[in-house]
Amino acid sequence: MKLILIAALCAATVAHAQSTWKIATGYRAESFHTENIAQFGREVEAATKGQLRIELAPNGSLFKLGDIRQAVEDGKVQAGETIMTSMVKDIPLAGADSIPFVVGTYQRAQRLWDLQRPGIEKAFAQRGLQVLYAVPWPPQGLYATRPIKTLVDFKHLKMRTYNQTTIRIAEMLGAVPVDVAMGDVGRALGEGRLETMITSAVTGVENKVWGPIQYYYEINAWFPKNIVFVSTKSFAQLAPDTRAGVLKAAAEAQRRGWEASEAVAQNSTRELQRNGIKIERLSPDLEREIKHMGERFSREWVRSVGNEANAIFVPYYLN
Ligand code: PCA
Repeated sequence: MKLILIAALCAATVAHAQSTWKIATGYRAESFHTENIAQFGREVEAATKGQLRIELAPNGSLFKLGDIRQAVEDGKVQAGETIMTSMVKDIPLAGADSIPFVVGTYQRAQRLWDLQRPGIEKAFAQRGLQVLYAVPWPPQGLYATRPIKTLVDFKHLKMRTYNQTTIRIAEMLGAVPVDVAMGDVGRALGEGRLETMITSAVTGVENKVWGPIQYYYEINAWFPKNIVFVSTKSFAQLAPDTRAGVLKAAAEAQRRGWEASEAVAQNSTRELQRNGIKIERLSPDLEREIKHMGERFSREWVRSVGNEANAIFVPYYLN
């Protein structure tokens, strides 16, 4: 009897022995998102008394941004971070993030995430993934090497795209979509491969886009989110109190990340300006036309997603 008990205890200890998760991300180590994950890792280690260690693999060093979800799903790495809009083909609901002009403030972005989260968690669970938290990028603005005064100015401009949404937007504007990973934006601009793009102020700062880029229009188009997740299998292997520690640290990382995003948004716009980029508004006419395009985009999206889209947007617009 005593022997059996000792054997059982040993088995339990082995099952919950110290583990390490690698978290793959496609973004640079200095990105505020990645710094937040690093802090999450330190908090997890402290909260679990070293039972779980987190190792970061930034900058696409393990997998490319667009392949990270699949890699975690396939058990090639325990955890990862990606941008939600990279998943629209498999999880259409994730595209709610980048419908132009639906979300205009961090508060509204939070509301959208609260409504989106249950559906995203369900879709992730079906793929053997557990959502940890999500944090938005600062609002997306329009960068250009030349002034943009009317819709005609977009015609044939080489426009950077980073997902399906930005490709569709480039098409609608009559621009030429050019797929460039975030880390490559500075070089692509320098080589004349890009003339315009929609992304956040912080991404412009990280890529030092001044020089080729002369204008930044604060169009606040959308707030795309990065999502951090782990394979359900890796999560289930943890002892219950370790799991609780991870979820608590994840909630904290989400809160901290949203604050950091907002702070970074303001500082980065100032930094663009300090480096000679003109911060401007679009003309009211052009703004109206672009918003109109956003409506067209949202209709297309709602039609392609169906009921799940209504389940989010009906309550979203009710308050
Ligand atoms: N920066 C990332 C995604 C959104 C953002 O602000 C990028 O430009 O790829």
